[in-house]
Amino acid sequence: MSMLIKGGTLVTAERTYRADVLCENGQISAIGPGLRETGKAEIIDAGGCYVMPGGIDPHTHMELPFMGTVASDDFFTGTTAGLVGGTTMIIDFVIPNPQQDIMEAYHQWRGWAEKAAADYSFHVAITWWDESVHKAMETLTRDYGVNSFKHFMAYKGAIMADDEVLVNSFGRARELGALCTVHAENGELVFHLQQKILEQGITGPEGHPLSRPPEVEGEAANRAIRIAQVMNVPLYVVHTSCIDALQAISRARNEGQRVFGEVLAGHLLIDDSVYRHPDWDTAAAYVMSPPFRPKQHQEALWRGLQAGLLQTTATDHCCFCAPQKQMGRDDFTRIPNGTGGIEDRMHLMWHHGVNSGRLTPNEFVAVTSTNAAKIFNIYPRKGSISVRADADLVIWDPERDKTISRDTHYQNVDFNIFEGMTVRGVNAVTISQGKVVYQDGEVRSERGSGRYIKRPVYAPYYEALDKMARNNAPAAVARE
Ligand code: URQ
Ligand code: ZN
Ligand code: ZN
Repeated sequence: MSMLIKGGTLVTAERTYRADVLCENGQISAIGPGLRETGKAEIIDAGGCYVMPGGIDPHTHMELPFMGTVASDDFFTGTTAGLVGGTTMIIDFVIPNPQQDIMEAYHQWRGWAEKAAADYSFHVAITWWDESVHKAMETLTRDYGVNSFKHFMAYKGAIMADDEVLVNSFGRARELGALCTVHAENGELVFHLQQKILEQGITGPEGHPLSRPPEVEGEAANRAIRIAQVMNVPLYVVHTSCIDALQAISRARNEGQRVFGEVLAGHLLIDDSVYRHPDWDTAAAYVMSPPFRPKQHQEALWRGLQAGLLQTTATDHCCFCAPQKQMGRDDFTRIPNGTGGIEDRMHLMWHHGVNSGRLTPNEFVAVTSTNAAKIFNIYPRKGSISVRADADLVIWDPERDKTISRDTHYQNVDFNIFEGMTVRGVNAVTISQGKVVYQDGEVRSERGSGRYIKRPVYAPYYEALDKMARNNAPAAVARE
């Protein structure tokens, strides 16, 4: 099975140049001008288009059991929607219930993901602690290629990790050469504010953002960063949504601490006015955590992305249909938290990033694919256009327009948080493992064709962190 992509302009995180790309047996086998096909190769005409690495979404929750229901996109429908939108790999989450055996949960999620149509990997959430968790983390890194452990600092009474869990897990991750990631919201404060707001008689979706102000996220982000600093472990802050958390990340990075930041396409483009929509179902459809913020936070997040303070974009794709959201009809704390976006992220980041001038095409590739590949240690197999890399590519037509709508999207959800937004610049073709899986509206995804991708520990930045520790370099600038 070979494919020759001719006449395109390659855009990588590093540079832009004209070249052809030959793909054989699912990998890139040659890159250069005027390549000759071997006679039986499928020819893709990329004239007038860009050829870029397929998107990597480092934050999704396909068919997640959560808040008494299950997210509506499963691993097949969700990854198919991703392929339609130019995303060729996801990193999803194994989220054990407290006291649930970690390995049992891991194998449960692996079973669900066998239907995936695109390559996938898993962060594993540490939601509780005992000796068995300590041991499972080693098994996961050694035998299953897990190199990132997630910690929900929110969701008290469910999957919330308190400081004891954070310290134990961060310390174990350090021993294993793994990366720690956090959902940074102070779950105790959220719980307290939720009760207060309900006591005031506010039960609708407008109560959701009131219970999770930016200070709640800023405190948790800073606390996680400081714990990571003391434990000398790299940290990745997921869905950074506000100035408060961005400032905590910025301070740490300016002091030389190994902290990475992720931002969702939604938090870059949607503000908190959605929660005041007069239609309950519409306002509830936007309930996700951290909530969408007042306008000033969006611009700050874009500047953070431009400045390199935030390295990746994601979607936190975790869909719930209206009947599911209705579970919180009388109590906003019971509205399943989550929104979609895996099909729209790449288009939105190109239109609002590149067309607006905020990002160069190379920076677009970095924040939608390459940086995630580097942080999660699967570069250059993923996130690059290089010989022997997986042939996960998009043929990007910068002149093609699209209007985003639930009426036309492939996401298995009855709402689109980007409804009606128009974009210019979309993938005409998506190639996964060297095969065309989407072309000009025709979907050719194959159930079960996605592969589990192992991610080795000790990413290059980890060694740098170790050297700093050995040289006793201050993790923070010397204080006067
Ligand atoms: O918190 C998360 O990331 C998961 C449970 C999805 N839901 C959400 O509101 N972000
Ligand atoms: Zn989260
Ligand atoms: Zn999430």
